Amino acid sequence: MVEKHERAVMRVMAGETLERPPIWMMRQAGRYLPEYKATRKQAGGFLDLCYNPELAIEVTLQPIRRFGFDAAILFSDILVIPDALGMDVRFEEGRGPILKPVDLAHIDRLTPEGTLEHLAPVLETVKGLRSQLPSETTLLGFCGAPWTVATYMIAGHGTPDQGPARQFSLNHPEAFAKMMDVLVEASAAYLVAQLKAGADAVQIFDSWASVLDEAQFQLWCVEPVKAVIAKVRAEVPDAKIIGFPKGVGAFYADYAAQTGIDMLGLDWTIPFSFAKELQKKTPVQGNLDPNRLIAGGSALDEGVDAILENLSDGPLVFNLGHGITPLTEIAHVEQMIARVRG
Ligand code: 1CP
Repeated sequence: MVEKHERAVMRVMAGETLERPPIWMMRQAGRYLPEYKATRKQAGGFLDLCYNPELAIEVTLQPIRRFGFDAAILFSDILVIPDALGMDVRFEEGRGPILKPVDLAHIDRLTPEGTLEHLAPVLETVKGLRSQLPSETTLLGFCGAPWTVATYMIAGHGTPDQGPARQFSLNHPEAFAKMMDVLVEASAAYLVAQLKAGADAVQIFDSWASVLDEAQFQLWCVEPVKAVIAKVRAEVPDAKIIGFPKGVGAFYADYAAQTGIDMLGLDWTIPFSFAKELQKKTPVQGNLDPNRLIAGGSALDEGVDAILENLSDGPLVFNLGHGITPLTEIAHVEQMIARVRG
């Protein structure tokens, strides 16, 4: 029986350098797997799958059974928070998420009350997962960072540059701040509940932090994430937290220094020289370009080798620099894992 602190990903988060880095993949459950597609069909809608503990446990375990990853990530979505806040959230096949955008009157009414009651099935999934996973597998919970979740609440769908949320935050800073406060409260309560239900650690996904200028980055990425982490640690003092502010380049250093995260998720666009500097202070996770995984062959091998050569002398969890896409061949995932494990 492996105890929580002995699990490989947890050891790296505590600062250890392992002989071979542990490995998992962002979005490791999903449409590149035939078994996922079958379960998804059985569930009905995407949110029905997120709120069905039996099926959510099944899709979380699928990539662990198939590939033996060192961590399992709870199957859910960052947009269950707006759903819990009473927004109308739908997922349309081939179009992604669709929400009814918030307006000023709606923001006035927003409250974090009732979030955990709405998300009770997800917490049940976490509980069930810890008892069904191999004892050596780290169980990760997650949430979206307040800024990234807010971008979908304002625009109502994914956009290329989050123009609507950037405009809104500049035109209506007070209303936007109120909305961010609600997201901070709801997200912190949700992460605390996941940790208490059996998650070993949690990851905060800030997929859209890269569109903010320096002042807005501090205000809407660093401060809210720092507030979430402080609230989580007030309830769970030893909480282990991974921060992934995708694509933020030089801002990664400020983010790591200020937020209180235990491990930094890196995307593939930063130079290794900079990644190594960051790794001297904070364990890192990443950062293979998901397109190398699609390409396979030597493009994949070279990408894996570059990460191992540059970052495996320090605390490293091998991962992609963003989620795996549905186009990826399963054989390429196997090739990547074999190369990382040596
Ligand atoms: O039809 C389907 O099956 C929907 C595809 C899908 C899946 C498998 C969506 C819709 N979400 C998910 C699961 C999911 N989402 C997980 C599960 C665990 C795992 O990693 O295996 C996680 C961690 C997320 C997180 C998530 N959702 C993020 C942050 C990470 C990232 O990829 O940037 C974001 C931005 C979302 C929103 C979202 N949900 C789904 C889609 C297609 C999107 C992106 C929409 C867009 O910007 O256009």
